[in-house]
Formats: sequence, structure tokens, C-alpha cells
Amino acid sequence: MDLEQIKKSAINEINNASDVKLLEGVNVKYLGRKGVLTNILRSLKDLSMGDRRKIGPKANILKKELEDLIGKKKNSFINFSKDDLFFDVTKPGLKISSGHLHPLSKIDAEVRKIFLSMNFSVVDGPEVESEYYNFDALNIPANHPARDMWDTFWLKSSGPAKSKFLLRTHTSPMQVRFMETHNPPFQIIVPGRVFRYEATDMSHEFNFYQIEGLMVGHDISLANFKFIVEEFCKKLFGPKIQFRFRPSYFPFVEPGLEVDIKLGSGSWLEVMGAGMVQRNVFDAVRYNPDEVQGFAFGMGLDRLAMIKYKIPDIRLFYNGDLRFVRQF
Ligand code: FA5
Repeated sequence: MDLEQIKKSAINEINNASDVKLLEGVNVKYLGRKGVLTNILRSLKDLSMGDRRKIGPKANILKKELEDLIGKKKNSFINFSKDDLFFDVTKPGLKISSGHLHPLSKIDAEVRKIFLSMNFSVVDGPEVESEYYNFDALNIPANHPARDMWDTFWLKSSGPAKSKFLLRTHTSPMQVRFMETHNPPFQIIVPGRVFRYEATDMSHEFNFYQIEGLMVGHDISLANFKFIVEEFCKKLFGPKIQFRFRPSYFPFVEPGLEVDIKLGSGSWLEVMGAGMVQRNVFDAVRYNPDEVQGFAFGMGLDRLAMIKYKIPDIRLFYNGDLRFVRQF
């Protein structure tokens, strides 16, 4: 086939191509890797110098011409595609994906709402804490064996700081900070992040969340604590929740106890430490322990979420796997 014939049949086929697919076929046939015109251009090197000079420029011009024609025809398909001419206003729009709350944020909001409904105020405290507030003022002096209960991330202190600093191991230091600047009666909760230098397992993280509770006033007793905690749990989990109150020891309460809860056929899970505020703590904030009483509790927020959402392993909250988070 000489160039004139190729040109004629190619233009003919381009004109007759009635859709993009057919046009692409023509493109491949003439200009593709093994296309008719491509073969001619490729074999130029085998021709004599004279033929090469004669055919080469013509073949290149034809190539450009066909590329232009195919390009123009392609545009004509795009410009007049059916989709462009017909816009279906009744079609549902594209769903815009927006983020949503992490299960721990959700339960945090729910817990706050319940306590606010019971007339508690919400108070915030620092995550970097001094040794004094985290331990000493809570009746846990240096060398007290109870310090071993909380494996601590100590911070390097800069300068001649009076007190060593640490990442708070619990939210209880806010009991002292709040009482130093407020007078009873009051009832507060302190939600916040806490840190412990300990190995992780299904129910233990080294970074987790607690909600401290503190109610101080006249004639406050453990009966008040029991009522508040039971009301709270029923509001969060429903009326079928079961409780187990066990005696326990924390230096800043007397008596001290721990509370386990169980939902349906699930297993018992320890969710909080609690008790009546110890006299030494009242002394540290200059309250008269003979005049006021109070109860305090510290709940594990992650543990509440595990029960509420039936999550078997606390580490799922923190591993960043979106397949987990998207279920909430
Ligand atoms: C305390 O932290 C005390 N401050 C609680 C308290 C407050 C007692 C006020 C008396 C008065 P404990 O170490 O037991 O106590 O922790 C309280 C709750 O935090 C536990 O019941 C548990 O629900 C949760 N928790 C403790 N350690 C972890 C951990 N490593 N990972 C996840 N949750 C934990």
C-alpha cells in the first residue's frame, strides 16, 4: 500500500467510526505499535537514501495529519456525549463522607451528660502533674508501698524544681487541686487521660482514660456513693446491669472499695476504685475532717466502653485500625 492509499482508507475509516471504541481501533490499525503507518516509518532505515528522502517527510506529515483527525473526532464524541446532554436532576447526589466520633469520645460525652443531669460539674486538670498532687497530698508519701500500685512515667525535671514531675497515673490529683480552691458542698467529675508505665494486655493500656468523681459536703456517706454509682450505671447501661462492691485499699480513702459490673452474660469487669475521702487528704487542703465528709471514685472510661460496646480487647481503641473505628 502506498501512502496515498493509506491516507484515503484511514480518513475513510476515521469518518465512519461511530464511537470512541471504533475510533480507537482505527488509531491502533494505522498509528499503533504495529500499525500500518508505523511500520512504514520504522522501515525507512532500510531504504536507499533517495527513497528515504522521498517517503520519509510524506510519511511523517501523514502521521501528524491522522493524529489530528483522530484527536478532533475524539473531541467531538466527548463534547456531545449523551451524559453531557442529559442531566438527571433526580439522581441521588454523591455521599460526602464525614468523620465521626471515636467510641471513647462517644462514651465520654455520654458519661458527662449523665453526671451533668445529676447536678455534677465537669472540671479539667493537667496531664503533667507534680509528685505532690499525684502522691503526697493523697496520703501516699515517698517510700509508701502503695506507690507501687501506680507504675509511673517520671519526667526529667529541669532546674531546681521543688517537686518532681510525672505523667499523672490517675485523675485523683484533681481532688486536691479542686478542694484547695473551692469550699464544700460540691460535686464534680474530672474526665481525663492518665498514664502508667506497665505492660499492656486485653484490659490494660499504658495510656487510658479515667473519670474522677468527688462529692463533699455535710452528712455525705457511702450510701450516697452507692446510689449515685448505681443510678449512673443504670443510665449508661440500662436497668439490667449487675454490681459487685468489694472492699479494697487506696491510701486516700477510708473505707476503700472497688466496683465490678457485668452486663447480661458478659464477665465481671473492674470499673472503678472508690471510698470515703481520708482525713489526711482533708487536712492537706485545710478542710476540717470533723465537719465535712465526702466520697471519691475513679472509673476507667475504656472499661465502660468495653462493656457498653462489647469490645473484648482494650488495645483496639488505640491501634488506629479504621475497620474498628468505622463500626461506631
Ligand atoms: C485509681 O486509679 C484510683 N485513683 C481510683 C480511686 C479514686 C480510688 C478515688 C478511690 C477514690 P485504680 O488503679 O484501681 O485506682 O484504677 C481505677 C480504674 O481505672 C480501674 O478500676 C480500671 O477500671 C481502670 N484502670 C486501671 N488501670 C488500667 C489500665 N492499665 N488500663 C485501663 N484501665 C485501667
